[in-house]
Amino acid sequence: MKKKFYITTPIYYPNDIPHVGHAYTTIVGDVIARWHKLKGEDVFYLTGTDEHGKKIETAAKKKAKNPKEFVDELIPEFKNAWKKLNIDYNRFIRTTEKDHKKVVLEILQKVFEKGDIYLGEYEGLYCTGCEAYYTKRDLIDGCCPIHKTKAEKLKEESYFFKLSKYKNKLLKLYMDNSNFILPKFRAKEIINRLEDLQDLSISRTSFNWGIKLPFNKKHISYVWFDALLNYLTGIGYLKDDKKFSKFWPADLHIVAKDIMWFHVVIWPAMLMSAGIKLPKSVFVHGYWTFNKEKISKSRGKVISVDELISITGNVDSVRYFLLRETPFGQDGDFSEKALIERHNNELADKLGNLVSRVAGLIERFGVKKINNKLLKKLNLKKIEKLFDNYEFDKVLNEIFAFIDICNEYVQNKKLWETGDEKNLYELKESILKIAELLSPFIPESSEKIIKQFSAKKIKKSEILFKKI
Ligand code: ME8
Repeated sequence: MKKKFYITTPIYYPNDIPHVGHAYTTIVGDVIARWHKLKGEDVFYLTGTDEHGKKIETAAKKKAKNPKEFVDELIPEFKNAWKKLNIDYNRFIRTTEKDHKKVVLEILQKVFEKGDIYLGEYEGLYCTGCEAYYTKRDLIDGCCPIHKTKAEKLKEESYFFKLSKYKNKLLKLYMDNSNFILPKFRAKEIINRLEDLQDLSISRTSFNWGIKLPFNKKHISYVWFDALLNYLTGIGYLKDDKKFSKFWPADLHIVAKDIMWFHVVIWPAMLMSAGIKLPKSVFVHGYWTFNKEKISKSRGKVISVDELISITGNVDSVRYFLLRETPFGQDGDFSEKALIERHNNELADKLGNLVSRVAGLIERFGVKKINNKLLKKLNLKKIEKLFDNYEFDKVLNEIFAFIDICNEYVQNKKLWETGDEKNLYELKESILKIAELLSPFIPESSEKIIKQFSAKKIKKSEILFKKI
């Protein structure tokens, strides 16, 4: 039987169009999904949108629309953006879908019956941008550390999830399974914060847009309790047992550091309470800035996916840049200049140049099969290991070091003079391997290269990466 791999992105709030931060997570997910497909695994890649809650309700009100109408208009923006970026997902889940509502109701009821939900009163400082309460300590001058807006004082009757009950089980989870939180350095911060773990308010009465609690219809489910369950709905929980039992537990949830807490504390505790197996890993990546400024609608600069692609006019440059520029897990800075530099110096001058030179030479001289000594210089084992460790920048470095070796081979052997068909055969096979390894990162260009170099008559073709 084929090995399976279930990978997810966060489901984004459709309160505005997606930007480079959302694009980044979704591209990384796609790269990992494609890598596992390349290894012959049965992959399920889930992405989507988080459509309930006060944040969406407020955004809709501002546009004088009802929330469903408002999100319906934004969903095509997400789907088109992912299409343009060549994201090959298996499902785009929306939390307003019927099958998801059913899952949320069932889990709420289950956790309630288990005695893990009780009625209480909540008074706290709430940030609508985060859809989360803050303690005074977390706020900076009374403002949310992420959105910099004043936190509102809210007091409401609320149901609570007995999160604190799971403290020791969570600690044990991190101890027993050192891959649960990746990169590993992130775990320490969580363990510290677990010290004074409080129960979690999971219902609201102050607004309407959301799923009503099955045991008290006056209360709306907290948007995070609803949203996290998308990972179950996405692969057919309560709907398609065969699919669900095949793909669950998730192999990898990818999130950024802003929502780590929800995924490594609240989410596993919810699953423990519901008696459902836990995901294997949550990978927490860093945050991108744009020209060193925070990416934010209200404060800094936001760059859309269309703008992103238009800088070089090439989707693959964007995908390549985002994975090459910063180690996965660290913060990164996006700038047009840095993107153009990598596009010109690496994709055009190294990869593009190799492909076009060798194709031209083969067109002139042809190839003759021999034992490939050149290809042996590619360290496949190392690349696989780096890939499985999520060190994508190093994977690309390794592949590009081999591209350099191939370019030098053409140069040193003076192939334009010798026309050595055996050397050209070595190069042809090497280029095919390079294209295969690069295909998760730059699928469109890789496909072109593979098509060109597996043809019966190899010919020079149009330039892959036009220099800017
Ligand atoms: O948090 N750098 O949705 P969201 C890197 N609906 N990644 C970024 C980024 C940046 N500057 N900005 C956003 C939510 N992201 C919830 C999730 S999941 C059950 C519910 C990416 O629209 C990154 O993946 O605010 C981050 O975690 C996510 O978008 C937050 O998206």
